[in-house]
Amino acid sequence: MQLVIGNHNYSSWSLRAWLLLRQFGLDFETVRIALFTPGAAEQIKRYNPAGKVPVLLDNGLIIWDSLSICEYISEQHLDGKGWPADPALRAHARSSCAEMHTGFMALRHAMPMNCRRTVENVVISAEVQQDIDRILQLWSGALNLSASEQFLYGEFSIADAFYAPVVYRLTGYGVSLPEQLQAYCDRVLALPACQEWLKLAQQESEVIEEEEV
Ligand SMILES: N[C@@H](CCC(=O)N[C@@H](CS)C(=O)NCC(=O)O)C(=O)O
Repeated sequence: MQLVIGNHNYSSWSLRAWLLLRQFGLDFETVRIALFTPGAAEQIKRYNPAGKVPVLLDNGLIIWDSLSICEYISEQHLDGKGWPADPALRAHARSSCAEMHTGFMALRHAMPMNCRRTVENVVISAEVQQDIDRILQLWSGALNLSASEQFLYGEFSIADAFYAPVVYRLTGYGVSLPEQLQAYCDRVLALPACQEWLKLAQQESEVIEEEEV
């Protein structure tokens, strides 16, 4: 399998798919395209006519969009283990991912993922605070529903991969969190796969400070 991704530092959508593959120990090769550099758009279009990363190449198939990739990986390579086994938890997890996939625009815009940077004294607008509050409510709901002291739905799942970029955002922008949720973020950040992603982000030299990715 090949996973085409953007910059480790900035590409939140890429992180989702990469983290799922890495956390489950699947064998794959990464093709990194430095976003917003000359020729990047053309390079991406060689893999995906929609011009976006991530893209998964497997068995002659091209799968684009982080949610489709995670679903495909779970179905074809994890025997469904990308999602919680319990149907109620699975439905909750799918809803959480769909909400992340389509929402939280204020947070995304104001706090773009930048893994290697920490920002102090961030002024949080009412709209961003609303997104943060909803995410914290969703995380607490998942952890309480699954009685988990580990990941959102117990074992690591696609939902954790989907919210990992938010973990980097809340941490990097110094958002203070209730103890239970800070502990969740710490567990995600401590994953060897997340440590590896951060190291790769720190090794990158491209700087696209103003871009929202
Ligand atoms: N819905 C898509 C969104 C992917 C997306 O927006 N990717 C950004 C990078 S994180 C991208 O490829 N940007 C390059 C561009 O727009 O030229 C997904 O989930 O994969």
